[in-house]
Amino acid sequence: MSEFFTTVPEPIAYEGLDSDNPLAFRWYDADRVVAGKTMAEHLRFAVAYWHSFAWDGLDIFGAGTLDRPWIDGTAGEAALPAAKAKMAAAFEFFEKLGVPFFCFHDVDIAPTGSTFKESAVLLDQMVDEAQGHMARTGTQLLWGTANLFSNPRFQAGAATNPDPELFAYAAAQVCHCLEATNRLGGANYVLWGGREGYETLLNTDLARELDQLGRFLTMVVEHKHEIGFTGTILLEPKPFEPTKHQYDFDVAACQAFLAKYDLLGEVFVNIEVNHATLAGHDFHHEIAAAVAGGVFGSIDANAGDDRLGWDVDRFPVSVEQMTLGMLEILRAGGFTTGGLNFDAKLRRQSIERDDLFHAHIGGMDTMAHALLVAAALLEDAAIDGFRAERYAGWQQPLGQQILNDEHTLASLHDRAMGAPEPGRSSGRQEHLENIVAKYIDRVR
Ligand code: XUL
Ligand code: CO
Repeated sequence: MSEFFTTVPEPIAYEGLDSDNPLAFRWYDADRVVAGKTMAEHLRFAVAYWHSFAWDGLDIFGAGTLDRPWIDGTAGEAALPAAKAKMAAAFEFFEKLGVPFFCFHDVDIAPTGSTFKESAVLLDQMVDEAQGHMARTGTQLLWGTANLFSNPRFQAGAATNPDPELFAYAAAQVCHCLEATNRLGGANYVLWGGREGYETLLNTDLARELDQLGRFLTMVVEHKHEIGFTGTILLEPKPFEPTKHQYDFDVAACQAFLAKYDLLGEVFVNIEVNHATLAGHDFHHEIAAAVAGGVFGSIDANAGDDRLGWDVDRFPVSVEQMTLGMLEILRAGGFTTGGLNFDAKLRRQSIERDDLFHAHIGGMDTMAHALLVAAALLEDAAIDGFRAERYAGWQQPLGQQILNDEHTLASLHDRAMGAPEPGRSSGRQEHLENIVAKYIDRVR
């Protein structure tokens, strides 16, 4: 089998903080035990097939720039050799990087045919190919997903399309891709809305489209049980891009949607950092909202840009941002089926193949550093001690009586008539921020 990453002959190793080797981990030490689990078990890293192997740097202003010899422009059967080369490159990369998982869209791994049936057969062939690579390398599938947004047929959405023929096509595509994911032992199956939203109410029946989406997701859940898929179904929130109004705006919107269509406990969320930013939220807010709503599932790790208000999908670089995210994840008990998928892409001038290694090494080190800081903060109760103290009143008689339904609005009114003015205490935000900064500096 020919090698694609010849400038990176050896697997990436952990060399520690003193290393000057740019092709080594400084923080990510897969077997190091942190808070009862290895780093690999905590972080459950995955590489996104689409950004790293199926994208050549094309943007809306110009053609591809990246050195990706395995990408060819053909379709159908004729494109199978290129799809196989792309897959060989991908698994060589997963193995050398040492990630346990990958994620894919159906169209990332398989060429598209001229009919639904032809596409389905091509996908099945590439799933066979993937099974071979997975068995050989031990790389597992974090999640699969169907691309219901690139093909022009989905110009008006998939599940929320005004034409039931498109709903039916999308349902068939998800059926096939869910079964492919099941065959590959996927830990999850993701649905990102793509074009599930709208541009103008002049041509859109919002209430009808929401009901369509509810029915679609219900069918996915029914089929999951039908075929015995034991992974988790995940919905990925995003506020806009591609449509102006996306129905799955943020975690809160998804949670309310799942409650309305009786899908809580069946469908969870895949939270993407840059999508949180676009929704006007902090990443860790979205995680906390998901945990509170019982829908936390998995993470698409990436970063936005401070000044660009679109989905730039950079690799994570901020230890502070990721620490605050990891803190919420650890508080919730960590991932179950979920993990950290690098839904991130290179900048368009990072044209060499080994730039993929530098990007992922930086992202993995950032997350590993953040994990260590979050675990240390929790172990020392450096933040949570203060937080518990702040809510201590809820353990006292008044708090307990309120929580146990022993008070009414009127009884609290009677009480206030004879009670002194409540006291106030400092929220100590700056002090707490300083503690986080100190742990980021000190942790080793
Ligand atoms: C789009 C996005 C997708 C999903 C999978 O912004 O994040 O890559 O993660 O379809
Ligand atoms: Co994503």
